[in-house]
Amino acid sequence: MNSIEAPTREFKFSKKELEEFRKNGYAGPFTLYDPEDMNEITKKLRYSLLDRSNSVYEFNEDINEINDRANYDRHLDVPFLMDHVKQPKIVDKLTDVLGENVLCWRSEWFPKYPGDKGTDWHQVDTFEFSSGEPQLVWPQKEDFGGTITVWTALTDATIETACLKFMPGTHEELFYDESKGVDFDPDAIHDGFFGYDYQNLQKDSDWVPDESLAKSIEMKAGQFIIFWSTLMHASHSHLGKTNDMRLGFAARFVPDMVDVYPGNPKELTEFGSTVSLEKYRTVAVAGVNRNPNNIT
Ligand SMILES: O=C(O)CCC(=O)C(=O)O
Ligand SMILES: [Fe+2]
Repeated sequence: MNSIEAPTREFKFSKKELEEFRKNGYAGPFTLYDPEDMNEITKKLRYSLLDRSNSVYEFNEDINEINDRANYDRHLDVPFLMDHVKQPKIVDKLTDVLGENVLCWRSEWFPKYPGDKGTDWHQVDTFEFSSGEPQLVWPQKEDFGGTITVWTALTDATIETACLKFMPGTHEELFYDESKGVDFDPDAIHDGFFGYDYQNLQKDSDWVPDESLAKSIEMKAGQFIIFWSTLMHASHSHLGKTNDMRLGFAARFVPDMVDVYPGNPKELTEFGSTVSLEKYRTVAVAGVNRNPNNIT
């Protein structure tokens, strides 16, 4: 029998980092790219994103915002982004938490332009809030699962330029019910939640997130942070003291045994666009996909 060497997983979490991740729901920031290199890469990347000839979703002429649904999952056609989601510094840490078979199922852009409001506090478990159907189902219908997000700063992100903030330790209790559903409002795309009013999903409409628990995470271009989507997270507003946008690239990961887009629907509607999932696939960034329900 051929013996295939097990990956060395050189960049796993340290014991302390893993404990902190379990307790707080996030870990990092970790440095992946040199800041100057990252700034150069980001400039080039923004040009290459304009070429959608190989993207898995068609460009929607009506909504040409960079954060429209049609610009998701560019790791499937932009080689730098495909390499990025497979970076050992990221993947080795994911396998510590998700096991040896890990899928990247989505990537998204999070631009904040000068004057943009910060992202509202939210926790996401199934992503049902936006599409009306759960996009992720964990085996044994566990109470909740969510996804691990790796958010990479493609530009610097400071408190004045919309860095992320987290409420440590809130990843195991959901304060929102995504099945309530919420309507998309294109006029609110630069407001708190990219066209959705996330507060409408609060289980208790009188509940107010306790800002005093928030921890702001400033990041240099080229750093990434890892967090559970079920962790209370948000971002600061971009105060507009500089003309530079802040740009985050979020890649989302699950173990292969999670069903992605259960039932393999043909289309997905969210964030104001409908896209065909015909060319969509998950990417095994560690191990293999053993789940026949997932398309790889
Ligand atoms: O970048 C932001 O403002 C929000 C990011 C976020 O909510 C996410 O990556 O899930
Ligand atoms: Fe989020």
